Amino acid sequence: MVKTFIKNKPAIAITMVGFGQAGSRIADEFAYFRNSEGKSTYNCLALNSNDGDLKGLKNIINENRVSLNLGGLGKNPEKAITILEENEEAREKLKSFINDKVRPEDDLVLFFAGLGGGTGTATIVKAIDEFYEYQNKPLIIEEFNKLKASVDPIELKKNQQKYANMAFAKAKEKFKKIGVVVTLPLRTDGPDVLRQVNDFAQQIWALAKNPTKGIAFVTFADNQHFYDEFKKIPLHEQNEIENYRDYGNKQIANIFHELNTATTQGGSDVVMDSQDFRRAIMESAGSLVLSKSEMPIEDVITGEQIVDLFKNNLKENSLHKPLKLVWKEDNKLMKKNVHHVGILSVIDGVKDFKGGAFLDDAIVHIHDQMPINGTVFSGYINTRNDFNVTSYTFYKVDGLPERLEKGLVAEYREYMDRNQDYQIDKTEIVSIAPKKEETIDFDFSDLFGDLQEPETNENDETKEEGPTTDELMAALNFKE
Ligand SMILES: Nc1nc2c(ncn2[C@@H]2O[C@H](COP(=O)(O)OP(=O)(O)OP(=O)(O)O)[C@@H](O)[C@H]2O)c(=O)[nH]1
Ligand SMILES: [Mg+2]
Repeated sequence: MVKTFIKNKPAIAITMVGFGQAGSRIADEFAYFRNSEGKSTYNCLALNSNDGDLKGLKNIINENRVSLNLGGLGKNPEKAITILEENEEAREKLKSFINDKVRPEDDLVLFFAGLGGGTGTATIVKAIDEFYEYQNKPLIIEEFNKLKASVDPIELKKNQQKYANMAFAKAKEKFKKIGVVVTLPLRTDGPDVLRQVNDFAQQIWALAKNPTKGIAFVTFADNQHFYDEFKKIPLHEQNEIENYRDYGNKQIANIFHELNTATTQGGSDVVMDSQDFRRAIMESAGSLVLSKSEMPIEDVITGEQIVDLFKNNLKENSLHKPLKLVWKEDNKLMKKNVHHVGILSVIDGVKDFKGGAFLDDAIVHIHDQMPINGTVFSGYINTRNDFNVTSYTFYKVDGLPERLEKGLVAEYREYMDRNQDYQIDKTEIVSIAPKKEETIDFDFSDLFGDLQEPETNENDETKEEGPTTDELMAALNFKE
């Protein structure tokens, strides 16, 4: 009756960290999963601003629940950031939460929050910075220091850029990666919340594109999408799920966990193994898009029907509305860069549909529809799957869900204009769609308080030693 593969060892060992109410409740869904020995599959943590909200969690163990003792932060992220910055004790607590409780042997750390809340939005952004300071920056410095010990100081100084980039490239191999999953609020949360969320979403997107932060992916899961989808489910099929929020939390946890465990199952000749899955998830950066379509195995007669499930996955995504991948603008064909793509079917029973020939057709279809730069990983497994065939599609793309591309406030305005018979003064509402071409701020100087300007005068004979670590850090330029 069940999906048995979800008790497999996961392909990627993960610490799940929830910030604020929404984030904690998503992490709590992951804490529900157990392996075949009954042990938690993941290391799950929850951080909130007060004890009360942590009490409602069901699965995260008490020692992994941390309260900042600040009361609520009033659904106002900007204010919450200020409160956090001014409160030394809360800052220290956040720091030690991130530094001490993330399991060192894990390959990935997933951060969750509901954008729009004070606590979750403010602490997730701070935590990304903290994580860099504690986990990844020391690795870069270590590599710089190794170079300084082995390369002639004059040569180092002459080619700072080159050596800075070399050190970074080496350190990057060892980075602990972060995945960020945040939810976007409902339209009806109103323009002020939407404006703040848009700003913070932009900040998170900029962090995700900064290679030093080690962010493997961001998923902007969308509560509006969850709300719309949940409304469509007939009452008798809603089971124990009470509202769109719980529905969304389960969607996020289930799809991620199912993929992470299906890929260690093995069995068929055409397998996407755990290494493939790890590459698809961990390499490069951008938005991670996840889709899942399912139908009863007894209704599936031909492989063509499984291909249709994959086709459906491109039309509908599980955690938000679809992204625009190709479009026309001023008579030019435009596209988003899609990196690796994964397609996987889990087939209940022993039907193997001509050795997985349906996968070849699905791959052709995917290449037709998507501008892919990376590799398409594909596979299927036969295992108990609740009497269903489930097809999963996932990919990373340098693009955002349409709600964010357009800008949440603009969307809100359009929605109101369409639905109500009055006009809003458009000039007062700021358009805050993320810029199409983001230039990344590579200047490291603000990360190092005692940074000196890198030496540029080639003829300066007075300085005999090579560049300092800080100078090398400042020379990093990823455009090279
Ligand atoms: N998907 C999902 N969204 C939620 C959940 N709980 C709250 N939200 C939404 O997430 C956003 C942030 O709300 P909270 O997580 O309650 O806020 P917070 O981070 O605790 O911050 P405070 O304002 O300090 O309470 C809002 O848009 C909520 O509607 C949840 O369990 N799942
Ligand atoms: Mg709260």
